[in-house]
Amino acid sequence: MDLTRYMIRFWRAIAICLLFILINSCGESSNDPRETNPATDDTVNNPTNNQTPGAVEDTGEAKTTQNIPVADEIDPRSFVPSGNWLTGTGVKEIDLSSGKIISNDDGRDHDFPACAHPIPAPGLLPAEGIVIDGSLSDWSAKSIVGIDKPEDSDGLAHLDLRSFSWAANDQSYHIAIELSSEWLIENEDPAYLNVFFNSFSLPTDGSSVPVASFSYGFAIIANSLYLLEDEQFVPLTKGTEATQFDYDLEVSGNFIELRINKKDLSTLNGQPFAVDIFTSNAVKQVDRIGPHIVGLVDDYACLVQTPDSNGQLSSYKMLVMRRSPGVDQSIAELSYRAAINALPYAVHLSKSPINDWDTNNVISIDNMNTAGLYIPAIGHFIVDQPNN
Ligand SMILES: [Ca+2]
Ligand SMILES: [Ca+2]
Repeated sequence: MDLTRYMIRFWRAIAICLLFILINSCGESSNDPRETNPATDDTVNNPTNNQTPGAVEDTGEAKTTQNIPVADEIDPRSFVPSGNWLTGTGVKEIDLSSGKIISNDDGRDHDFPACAHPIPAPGLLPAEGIVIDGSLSDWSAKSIVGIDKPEDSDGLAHLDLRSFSWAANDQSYHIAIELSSEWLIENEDPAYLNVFFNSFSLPTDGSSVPVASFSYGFAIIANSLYLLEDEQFVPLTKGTEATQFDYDLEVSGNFIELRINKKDLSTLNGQPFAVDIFTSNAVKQVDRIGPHIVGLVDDYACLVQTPDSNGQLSSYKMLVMRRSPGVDQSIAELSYRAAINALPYAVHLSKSPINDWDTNNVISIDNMNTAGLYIPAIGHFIVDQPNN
């Protein structure tokens, strides 16, 4: 991997992160992938965070792969960001509206440090031992597939998402949701906790892009489960008979647990899919957690610190690293690092905290007709062709 390819990856990363910002911080984004045209765009990465512990020194030797970080046991909900974020590693202080971003202006080569705060790939724990009873004490922190900031729900604390956990066994998928405040069973303003399943296809050659398709839309309203049919939420009859729906749901305070039998999600049909969690009321979508993906190779997640306007690393996001089986992890690691290191730059350059998405997927795939693609209800796809 030479510098030129690094820089290509850098600009792909900046581009996709900026797209990411524009989509998510400039008004309401679509919460329904049926309305989402996979806008073609870019991806990945960028230069160096000087504050990143564990940075790998690049002594100039051309690389084609990167070492894979060893994950730590960190609860992604309670991570505390710290330190200062330094610019000067290739990106100038600029005004985005000037239309110019100048890179590599300091005469140095650049490397992408490894994730400073890697955690195990979430959502892989089996569901054995989980009881749908409204208590989340039976869920490990390793089950947390999505985190979300508090107080980002227009003051509607009962719609303020905090975490999303996932576990599966042979029969069922299990979901746990934590909210900032008590889920309202009786409320004049309808409250919806939406659980949407969106399947997607991966290209098998270089002539197309991943395509997402809506599969199922569920909503928890009060303490019942509804299914979206013909643009209406209809209540589901619980049970194991052919005409019934096999699920369990318990709401207790600000915790919600849901189990859905896989047989009732039959149209997912072996394709990879994303589970998108968002809250809404009668008027609009209120809060969301980035989607969890099932059906790809899951490598690790990275807690990425982001700077505020003073350069203080005061916030963080979780990027979840995934790939298609056709890409070696050591190859995908280049794109993972690029995305990790792009994120603070994107926040810095845009002067935006990117409030809407605190969890996002970075997905390395082996075929696509463009460098990168962002699909809001799925994640960032980056093409990594092992033989190039
Ligand atoms: Ca439980
Ligand atoms: Ca939130």
